[in-house]
Amino acid sequence: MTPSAAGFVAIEAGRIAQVGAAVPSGLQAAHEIDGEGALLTPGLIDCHTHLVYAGNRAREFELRLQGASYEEIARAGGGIRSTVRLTREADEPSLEAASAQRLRELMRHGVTTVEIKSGYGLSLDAELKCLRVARRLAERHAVDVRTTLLAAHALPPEFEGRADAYIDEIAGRILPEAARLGLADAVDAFCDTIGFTPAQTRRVFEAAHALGLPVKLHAEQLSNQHGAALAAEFGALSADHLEHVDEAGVAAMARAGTVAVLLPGAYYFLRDATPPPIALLRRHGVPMALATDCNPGTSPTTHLPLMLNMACTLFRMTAAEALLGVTRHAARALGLQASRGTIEAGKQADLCLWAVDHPAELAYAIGASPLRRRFHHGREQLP
Ligand code: DI6
Ligand code: FE
Repeated sequence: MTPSAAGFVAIEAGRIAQVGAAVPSGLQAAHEIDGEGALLTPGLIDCHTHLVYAGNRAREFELRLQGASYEEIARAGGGIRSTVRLTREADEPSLEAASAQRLRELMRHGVTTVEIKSGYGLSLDAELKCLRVARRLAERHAVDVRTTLLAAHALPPEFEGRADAYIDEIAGRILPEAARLGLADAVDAFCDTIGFTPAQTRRVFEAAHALGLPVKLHAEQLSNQHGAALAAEFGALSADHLEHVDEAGVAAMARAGTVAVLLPGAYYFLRDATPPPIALLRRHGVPMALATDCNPGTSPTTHLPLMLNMACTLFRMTAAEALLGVTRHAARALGLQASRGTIEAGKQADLCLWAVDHPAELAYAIGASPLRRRFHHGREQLP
């Protein structure tokens, strides 16, 4: 990725009207902004977060430091379920306040579009509450939010031993209601040994498709359940995590145009030892996106630029691939490639200016925050 030395971007009514090397003589601008040599990129897109939750899991972190595994804690009723307890108890304003703080942190790191999943409610009321909070966050901040219903994140305690009945509840009640209220832009599931089986995931996907909603999947994070191939079969926007995906899964994703969303924060925090098969994804031409996976259990971070560094250091992605992962390919992972992710005429004027000389610096720095200016729909908006 070679940055152009100089250039201009003309913005009109929140959209990019023209892009070029030199400002054409006839162009009349009501307002001019000098980039002063800073690097201009598309606004960053965090295409996988679980931003809406209450509490934190620092205690569990300490247990893991003493040797307990993530799966053991989950099976003992901790893990996702402990966040579910707190999220159910939280009233809507306090849930919104806690989530807004994380959202503003993301924005301070250059994010202009964020995907937010439900998945810590796990009942009709609590899932709708989380999705309403996500929608309200969008109304109150200069950021675009895409919501994803992740009711199939974990088995709620009241359905213990009755996973299929919970899938009935999702397919028959939670999903249709979220769709009817316009609260879900997509549907996701956690297909793994501590999540749901491929057969249960398929039923969630069938219900989503019947309602015209696109799907995504937490696939192959802890084991290979062949979830990536299942996601591809349903034309999924993305399959996410993918540490344990095999070549058949990757090939199926390539055929379906499903984006691989890689989540180095979770890989790092769980001290995973199996990185996603980057070479295989490259060979099959599967677009790779990167996201924070912001969640209290496996990736408590809101630092999207740090994920670029981790993707390069831990997964051996190139700096250019990492930047594409939070712009062009992240847009595609949300089905937003027509309006976001690149600096092109016709796209939404979501842009960031960074105090760096070369794009590789964004991936090189560990935990820096070089964002200088941020534009959302053409308006300068620093949170
Ligand atoms: N995979 C993850 O990494 C998060 N959800 C999922 O399905 C973890 C969620 C949590 O531990 O709270
Ligand atoms: Fe996740």
